[in-house]
Amino acid sequence: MYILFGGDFTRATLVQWVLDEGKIEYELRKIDIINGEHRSAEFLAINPAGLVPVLMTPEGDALYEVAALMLYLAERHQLTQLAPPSTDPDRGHFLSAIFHIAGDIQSEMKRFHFPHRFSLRSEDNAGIQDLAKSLVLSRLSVMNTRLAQRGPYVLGTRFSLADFYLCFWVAYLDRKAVCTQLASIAKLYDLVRARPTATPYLEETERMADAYAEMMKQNPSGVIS
Ligand SMILES: N[C@@H](CCC(=O)N[C@@H](CS)C(=O)NCC(=O)O)C(=O)O
Repeated sequence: MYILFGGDFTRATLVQWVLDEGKIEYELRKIDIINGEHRSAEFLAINPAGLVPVLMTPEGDALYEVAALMLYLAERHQLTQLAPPSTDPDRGHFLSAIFHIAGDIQSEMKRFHFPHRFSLRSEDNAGIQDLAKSLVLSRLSVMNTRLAQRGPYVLGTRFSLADFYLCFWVAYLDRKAVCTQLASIAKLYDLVRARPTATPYLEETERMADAYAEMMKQNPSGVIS
């Protein structure tokens, strides 16, 4: 059986959703990143980088990097409704979207959530967070144009895990701002959020995003060091 190391305030939600979509059996082991459990000796023995999620395969391999985990599960379990296989004509657009979200959107969200790690001066934190937000918004705006021309999903009329992946980060950035400014992303968000398997996950992500934003206000020098 798979073991997923994840928990509140983490992108492990994305992997959990794929596991549930595929009706794949797994055990969830919660890692409390707010209280630093990801830096415990026990967890560092599983992932020396001290980051979640980690997926332990039935063979005992510890895998990491959320985009890789989603693709790995979709391919291993032939979830072609979530990820077009290598011979599918949509495969190229699908990979472009996944790598773009992982490399250019998700990485910028690190600056949004942990601005204190990018400057030695705490007075810079708010500016770093604002800059990260505007960079993500500008990248989403490009996607918004593409969705307006060839939507409503990332792959046109076909849903894929790229849509859920994108919506997860929209929820964490500032879903109200994104949906007010970017009509086609708003439409995508509503479509994905209405999917029965996605609804509980996106609702929970919205609660987590709001709670984390509140924690950031209470701890301007950083929620997690
Ligand atoms: N590139 C990794 C990054 C993983 C990552 O940053 N995970 C966050 C939780 S969503 C984490 O473990 N944060 C703890 C920290 O940065 O101290 C991935 O996409 O899986």
